[in-house]
Amino acid sequence: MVRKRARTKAGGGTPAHGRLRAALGATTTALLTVTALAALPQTTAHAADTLGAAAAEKGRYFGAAVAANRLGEAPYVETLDREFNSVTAENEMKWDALEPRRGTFLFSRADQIFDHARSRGMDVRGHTLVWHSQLPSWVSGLGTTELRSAMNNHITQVMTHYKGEIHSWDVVNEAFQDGGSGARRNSPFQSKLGNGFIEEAFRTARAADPAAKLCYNDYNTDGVNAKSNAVYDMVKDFTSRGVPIDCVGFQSHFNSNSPVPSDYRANLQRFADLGVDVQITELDIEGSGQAQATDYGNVVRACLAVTRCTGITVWGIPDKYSWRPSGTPLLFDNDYAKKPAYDAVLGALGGTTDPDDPDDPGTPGAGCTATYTTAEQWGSGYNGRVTITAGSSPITGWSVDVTMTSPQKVLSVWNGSPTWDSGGNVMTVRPSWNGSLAAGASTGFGFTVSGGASPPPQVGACTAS
Ligand code: G2I
Repeated sequence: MVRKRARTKAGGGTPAHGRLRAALGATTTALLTVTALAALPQTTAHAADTLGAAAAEKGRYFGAAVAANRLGEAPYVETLDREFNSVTAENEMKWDALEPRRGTFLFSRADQIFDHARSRGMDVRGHTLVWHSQLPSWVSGLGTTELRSAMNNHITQVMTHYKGEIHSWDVVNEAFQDGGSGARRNSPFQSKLGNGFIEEAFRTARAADPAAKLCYNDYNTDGVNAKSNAVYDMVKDFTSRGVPIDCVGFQSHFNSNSPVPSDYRANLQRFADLGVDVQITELDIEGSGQAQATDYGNVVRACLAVTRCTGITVWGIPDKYSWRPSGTPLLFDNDYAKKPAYDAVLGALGGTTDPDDPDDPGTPGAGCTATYTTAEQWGSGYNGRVTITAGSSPITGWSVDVTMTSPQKVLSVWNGSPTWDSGGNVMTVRPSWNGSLAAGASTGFGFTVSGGASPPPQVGACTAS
C-alpha cells in the first residue's frame, strides 16, 4: 500500500496533522527567541534560508504545485526538495486523471508525487475532488441518481486511498460564477444535483477521511466582491448548520487585470472569523523585478497577519513550467535562479538569503530591494524595520513607500526622512545620511507605529537613484 510505504519512509508515520501541530509548538518558542534577539542591537540571529524553513518558523507551510512528469529533472527536484515543505499535484489528482472510466481508478501518477513528498517529510494538499473542469465526459453524461452515486464514490475512493496522509483536500473547486451575480456556476453537479451538491460532497468527504481538513477553493475571491460574498455566505451557512468545512482556499492568480486586492488581508480575516482556516492555494503573480517582488511580499505579509492563514502554495516552481509561462509569474526563473520575488517572499517570512550562495544572485542589475521585518511588537503598536539593499551596481539614493492601516499612526522614524501623503497613512521614506550604497551593500530605517500591533505595514518597491 502506498500509504503504509510512505508512512514508514516519512519516519515514524507521524500523521500530517501531528507534524503540523509539532511545528506550531516549536514556532511559538522560535518567535519569542527571534523577537527577543531582534530587540538587541548588533545581535545576529540565525534566520532560515529556505521558504519552507522560514514558513515553518512562522507556523505555516510553504508549498508548490508539482507535475509528475518533471520529477525526473534534477534541478526541478533539487529546488522542490530544498525550498518547499508542502506539495499539491498540479493535475494528477483531478477526476480525469484518477477515474478516467467509471470505477477504474489510476493512482500511479498521483502516487509518484505523493510518495516523493511524503518520503521527504513534506505535507500534501489534495486537489481536487469535485470540479466542473478536467471532468471526464462519462460523468457529464450521467442522470441525477447515477451522478450522485458517482460523485460520492469518487470522493470516497480517492480520499480512502490517501486516508490520514493528506493535510487538506479541495473538496469542491470553483463552484461560483464570476461577475456580480454571486450565483453558482453551471456544471453537471449544479444542474443535476442542485445547490445541495456542495454540502453533500463535504459530508461524504468528512466520512471518508475525518483527519483531512476539508476546503472550498476558488479564484477571484481574493478581495471582498460579489463572488467572495457568495462563498462567505455559504461558509457561514455551513458552519452555522454544522456542515463539515474546515478551510477556504484563495487561489490568488494575479496579474495587471486582476491585481492583489487592497483588501486581501481583510478578506482572509473575515473568512477566518467564521471559524475556518484560510490557505493561499495557487499563488502566482505575473510580472517581473521589484513590482512583482513587492506584490509577493505583500501577499505573504497578509497571510502572516491572519492567525488562521495556515500556509501558502505557489502554482509551480520555474516560470517555464507555469500554466501561463509568458507572464513569468513564479519565484524561480527558467534556470532555477531565485528571482527578486523569491527574496521578497523569504524576507517577508523572516528568513534571509545567504550572500555567499552563488545560486542566489538577489536582485540583478542596478536598483535596490526593500525587505520588512517587525523588530518588536506590543499590545498597541510595533517597531518596524526596512532593510534596503543595493543591487549589483552602486546607488546614491533610494525611496520606499510604507503604508499603515488606519487608525495606526507613525510616531517616529529613524535613519530615514519621511514625507506624507494627504491621507496621512502613506509615508515615503528617503535617506537621512545613508543614501550611498556600494553594490550589494545594505542599510535600513526604522519606525514606531501606535494604534494597533497589526496589521503590519505594506512596504512598496525600493526605487534607486
Ligand atoms: O488554471 C489554473 C488553475 C486554476 N485553478 C484550478 C487549477 O487546477 C488550475 O490548474 C491548471 C493547471 O495548472 C494546468 O496545467 O489547470 C489546467 C486545466 O484546467 C491545467 O492545464 C491542463 C491543460 O489544459 C491540458 O491540456 C493538459 O493536458 O494541463 C493538462 C496536463 O498538462
